[in-house]
Order: sequence, then C-alpha cells, then structure tokens
Amino acid sequence: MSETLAAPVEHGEPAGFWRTYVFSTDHKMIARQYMFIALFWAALGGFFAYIIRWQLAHPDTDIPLLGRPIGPEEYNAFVTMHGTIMVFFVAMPLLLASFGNFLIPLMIGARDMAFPRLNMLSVWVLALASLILIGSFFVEGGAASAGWTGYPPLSAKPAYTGVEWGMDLWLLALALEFGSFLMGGINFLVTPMNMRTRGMGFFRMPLFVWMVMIASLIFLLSVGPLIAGAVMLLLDRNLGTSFFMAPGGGDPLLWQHLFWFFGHPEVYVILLPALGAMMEVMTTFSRKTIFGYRPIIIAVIVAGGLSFVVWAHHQFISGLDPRLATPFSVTTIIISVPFALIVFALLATLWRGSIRLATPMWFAVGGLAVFIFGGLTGIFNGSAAVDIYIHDTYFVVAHFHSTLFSSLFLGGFAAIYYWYPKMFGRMMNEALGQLHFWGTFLFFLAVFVPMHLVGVGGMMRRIANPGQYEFLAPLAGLNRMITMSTIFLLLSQFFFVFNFFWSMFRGRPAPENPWDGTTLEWTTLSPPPHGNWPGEVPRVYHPPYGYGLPGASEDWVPQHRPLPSGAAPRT
Ligand code: HEM
Ligand SMILES: [Cu+2]
Repeated sequence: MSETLAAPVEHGEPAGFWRTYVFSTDHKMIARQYMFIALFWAALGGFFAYIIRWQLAHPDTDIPLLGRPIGPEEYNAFVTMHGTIMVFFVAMPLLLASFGNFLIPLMIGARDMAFPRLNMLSVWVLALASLILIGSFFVEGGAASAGWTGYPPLSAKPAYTGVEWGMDLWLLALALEFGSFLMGGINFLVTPMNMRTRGMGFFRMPLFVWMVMIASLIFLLSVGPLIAGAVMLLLDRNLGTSFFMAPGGGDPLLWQHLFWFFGHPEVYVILLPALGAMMEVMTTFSRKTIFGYRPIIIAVIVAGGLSFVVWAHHQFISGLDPRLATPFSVTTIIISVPFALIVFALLATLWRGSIRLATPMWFAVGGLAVFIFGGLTGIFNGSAAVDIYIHDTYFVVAHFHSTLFSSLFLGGFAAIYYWYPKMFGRMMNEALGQLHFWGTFLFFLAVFVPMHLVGVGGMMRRIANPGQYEFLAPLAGLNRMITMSTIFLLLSQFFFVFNFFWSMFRGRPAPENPWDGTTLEWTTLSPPPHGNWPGEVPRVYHPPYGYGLPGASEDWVPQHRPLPSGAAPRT
C-alpha cells in the first residue's frame, strides 16, 4: 500500500500518566485496557458459574464464599448475568477488541488504527457499560433475571420477575456495549482496508486479521435489528406500548426473531477471532504453512453469510410455523460444511509438522478438539425432530459451552500465551502454563461431558432446584460431580492469574521473536514502541506463513525478507 498511509499517525508520543495509561489513543494500550476489563469480568462470570453450580448440587444451602443461600429469583439473576457477562463483556472484549486492537496494526504494518480517537472512545464506552451493569446489581429489585436472551413477556413486565430498574439498566448496558463494538468494528475494517504496508496485499494478511474483519462485518450487519428490538422492549416496559405483549396485540415471538437474527451471528463474532488465533499458533508451532489459506477465508465468508439464515433453529418449539422448521434445519446442517473444511484444513496443517508443544500450542490443539466435539453435538440440536426432545435441556447447555468455552477460553488462552511476550515484553512461565492447560482442559471435560448425560436424562435448564423434581433424583450424584469439577476448573485458573501478573514483573525479558514466527508483529521490539517500529515500517515480500521452504537456510522465512530464489510458499 501507499507509503504515506503507513507513515506515523498524527497523534504524537504520549506524555504523562493520564495520556499514557488512561486516555490513550495508542492501539496497544487500548488493547491492554480491553484485556484488563475482560479479565475482571471473566473472574466475576466464573464466580457466578460457581454460584449457579453450587445451587444445583446443593440446593438452598449456604454458598461458601457468598456466605448465604440464594433463592430462585436470585438464581435467575445469576444465570442471566453469567451468560451476559461471558458473551458480551468477556468474549468480545478479549478476542475481538483486545487482540484485534493489538494485532491488526502490527500484523499489517501500520503505525496505529485508522481512527485512534474513536478507538479510545470505544473502550471508554465499554467501561461505562460495565459500570452500569455492575450498578444494576445494587438497584431495588436486583439485576436482570430474564435470561441472557431477555425473552418477553418475562422481560417486558416488571411484575413477572420482580426486577424493576435492573432490566432497564441491562438493556442500557447492552446498548452501550453494542455502540462500543460498532465503533471498534469500524476501525477493525477500515484499518486493514486502507493502511497495509507496501507489499501487503489482501491475500498476504495473516488469517487472524481476516477473521477479525469478517467478525466485525457480521456484527455490524446483524446488530441493527436487535438495537431496534431493545428500544421497543424499553418502550413496552416504560411507556405501555405492546410490541411484544400479546394482550395488547403484540407478539413475543417477534423478539425471538430479532434476538436470534443477531444471536447466531454473534456466536461467530466470538468464534472467528478465536479460530484466527488458533490458526496463527498452529502454523507457527507445527512449522508448516497453513493448509488452504484461501479456501479457509472463503469458507469463513460462506459460513458468515449462512449465519444470517439459521436463526430460527433456536425457535423450533416456540410456536413457529412447523413448515419453517425444515428450511432452518437444512441451513443449519449446511453451515457445518464450511466449518468441516476449516477443521480439516487445520488438521492438515498439523499433519506431519515438526510440532513444538509449548503452552500456546496445547491450548490451540485442545481448543480445536473441544470445538470439533461441540460442533458435532450441534448437529443434533439443529435437526428439528431431535431438538424437540433436547431443547431447553442441559444437553443444549453442554453443547453451547463446548463451542463457547473452547473459543473464549481455550482459544483465548492460546492467544494470551502466544502474544503475551509481545504485549508485555516478558515471557510467561512455561511449567505453570502447562499446569494451567491440563487443569483447564481436563476439568472442562469433567464438567461438560457428563452434562450431556444430565441433559439426555431430562434435566431442564434454567431451573433453580432440581431437587424439586422426583424424576431428576437419579441425576443428583452427577450434578454434584459436575459442581466439584467446576470448582477444580476455577481453581486451576490461579495458575494463570499468578503466571500472568508474576511474569509481568519477573518474567524473562522477551526477545523480538520468541516463537520463530513469520508475521510482521515479530519484527519489532517486545513490547513495540509508540508507532510500532522504531525505524521504518517493514515491507512485505510474500504470503504470511513461510515455513519449511526449500532453499531457505532456516525452516522459516519471515514475511519482510525476500524469499530465497526458487522458493515459493504455498497459499
Ligand atoms: C467455568 C465454566 C462455566 C461453567 C461451569 C458454566 C456453567 C453454566 C451453567 C450451570 C449455566 C446455567 C444453565 C441454565 O440453567 O440454563 C450456564 C449458562 C450460560 N453460560 Fe456458562 N458456564 C461456564 C462458562 C461459560 C462461558 C465461557 C460462556 C460463554 C462464552 C458461558 C455462557 C453461558 C450462557 C450464554 C448461558 C445461558 C444463560 C442463560 O440461560 O440466560 N458460560 N453456564
Ligand atoms: Cu444459532
């Protein structure tokens, strides 16, 4: 791309504490801010998972750490907030916003984002949304409790849940969060479109950049109807309209359509950056060019497009016209085709590679394995006939956690362990990293594999006390085992927390390129200075993953070095 655009951006070197750490326009500082917001919320979301699980295993007893029992109303609030937090305040800020911000300029060879002030605004709007969501716990009636999907009529009439302000604040917090990611999304799209360094064609961008661009586009295109829906719900709650209330002529199903038209694409907004990070890690640690670079991009675009026509698979038994069930089943099953292609491409990348099993690679491979598993159970949910039996059971809960946990946490940890040296200038401890991986991976399986059995055994989701149902009595032992495993899963995270903060101050100083990566972020200092490269921005000579090239002196050629004559990386 043109040299002028890659020249230093207009905002100068930051000066002083406030401009450097708080109101920063530097994409790398903004990325760290997003990361800390996400990690704060992850701790709270995880704590809520523990509260939920404790209540399910030992209903109505004192919850250790909380120091008191919770009733069914509060249980609903914890489930709602757990889901809301994990999806909107952990997954998107961490995968899309933090890594998107940190990596896009570094990977494409730009000195910052296209719109640095908009970037700063987006993180502060998210911070405001976070404060409002926290505030909603302390208002009269407590926090929202209509589920993360906020279905009316439950969400439309305060009398149904006893939640007054909490629900309005929930809607407001989400509206602000959406606004924040719309602003972020503009940067994630415009920056790679306009600010690539010389030689960086679109098909020479690392896959992570592609994934963030496609995720941002999906988000931009799907969120509008839900914002309209949220305004209508606010009006129903506060001004007596009846968009979603049957007695006044409204239709609660309308909300479900608006929500899931956004909701299904939204899971890809979470998934794609995670997959992108896993791809970067896998190619580096198997020392092999990614298999099928272009087919992967095309498959993701196809899956992204299809994600707009599958939404009613969440509504098979909602009173939807049964003639609609078949088309939505079919589109849902079709969407597994591009994903199967991506999975095979990744397996082919690993195949016969010289695999280096460091912590990022463990998380990436573990994440891929769990994602495959979660994708397979999705086929059952997507088939309308089967879904009649498993809808709203713990089978569904187990399915979506397999895909979401593998994206958010297994993919997210792969990304953190991989790029931490670049982000913070120090290496993380490898032994602690591997302990963290095995604790997380094995206890994840111990929580969510048996959960499928509980679901097939008939246990419904969103119930506060399974002890009230005689037919669920045989599942009590499994439920206690799942809760025990949840506690160990959460305890395993202390390996990470300690490693993360300890390494920041005590870790071995990171070299520029600790993993022998080929993409541009590894060509500058760790951490990169303001403006990203101390001297000129490097230019690019070939596609991103130059591993194992014949004629090269090492097993890799970085993107900013010309290829040895005769070598051409496959794309
Ligand atoms: C520590 C690991 C986790 C455990 C033990 C856990 C456990 C649970 C449980 C027991 C429920 C209640 C299910 C119900 O009654 O419907 C739930 C709901 C949910 N979880 Fe998790 N979860 C974990 C991590 C995650 C992650 C990583 C995500 C997303 C990225 C997530 C997203 C959700 C969502 C969206 C709901 C639905 C909330 C609702 O029904 O309104 N969870 N989780
Ligand atoms: Cu869906």
